[in-house]
Amino acid sequence: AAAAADNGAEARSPEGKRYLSQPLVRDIYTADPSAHVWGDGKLYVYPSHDIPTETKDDDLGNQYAMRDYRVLRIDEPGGPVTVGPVALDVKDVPWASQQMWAPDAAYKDGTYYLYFPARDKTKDRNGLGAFRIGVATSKNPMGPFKAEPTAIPGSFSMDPAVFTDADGKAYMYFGGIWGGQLQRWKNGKYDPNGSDTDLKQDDKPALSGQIARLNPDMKTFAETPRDVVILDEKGKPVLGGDHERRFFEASWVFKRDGKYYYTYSTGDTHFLNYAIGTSPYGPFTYKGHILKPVQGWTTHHSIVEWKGKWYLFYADTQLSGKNHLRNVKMTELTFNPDGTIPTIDPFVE
Ligand code: FUB
Repeated sequence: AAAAADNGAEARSPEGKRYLSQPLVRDIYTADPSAHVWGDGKLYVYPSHDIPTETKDDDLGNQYAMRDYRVLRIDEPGGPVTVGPVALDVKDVPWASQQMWAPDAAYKDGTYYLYFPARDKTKDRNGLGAFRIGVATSKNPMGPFKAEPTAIPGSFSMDPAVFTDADGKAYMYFGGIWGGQLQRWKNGKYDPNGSDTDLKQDDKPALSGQIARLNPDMKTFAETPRDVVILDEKGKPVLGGDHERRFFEASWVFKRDGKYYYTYSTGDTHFLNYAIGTSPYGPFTYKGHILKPVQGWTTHHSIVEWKGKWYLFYADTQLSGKNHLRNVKMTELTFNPDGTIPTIDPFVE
């Protein structure tokens, strides 16, 4: 269970700051919240389910040792949060070995699709599998979900996020560097001996998140994944050394007023950023920070409109003070008249 010592709204960060918002759930640790409003008008959050481990923090993220998923449901803004039972366990995923990282979900024609990354059963020089992305289905948004026997063919790396456009076409955005292994796929094939961090080419265009349109079955890619390019204000790709702007992980896409917003985490500089484009494929022009660094190393989010307001779902380590034991939070997100987003500070005072 989460730390009992937490004192709610009076809680302060180690720096003595008050938190902008409070954990949605205190009974279990959760992170990487992917929020969706389905046809019943309720809001469902598909988070990672963090668990305690003795593993020390490292650049590969071995401390994020998650083994299953639980779905959260909120019936009304500000209302109580229902924590669902185990929705999918790694032991029921034939191809996966460990590390059920950040998931997402989609809905089509009466079926809910849970997309999730996990390491496969191969072993690299660190003795660890390659990340792949799987899919599991259910007739119930809370699960339980049944996994397909294999990972999605052609999938790699982690952090899937599925965006369905108004024309019904669905796209998966995915990928992440460092422990997410995107740097090991730079030639289109997995290099198990590739870098554990990035390409180490700071003056070259940064590694890009990936996009692939899904087939109507929602279980397979309709195309070879392509780069999601982020351009700077001069129209040049953001460079690998530009750690406050370059893509690290945690893609999330939404559409507002006909514009596509590509949002992502900068990892080691701990920002959530956004870039705007006119097509789901991009390119996307960098616009700014959505969220300043939270307490804890990772920052991974989602953005959704619910009953006329927009919300940012994110996570920090308020309850535990430990990077791998996170708690999801929710706060309102606003837009300026020109569509830009005022930066949110996760602390007040
Ligand atoms: O939660 C495990 C990993 O840490 C996620 O997949 C990343 O986005 C980061 O939050």
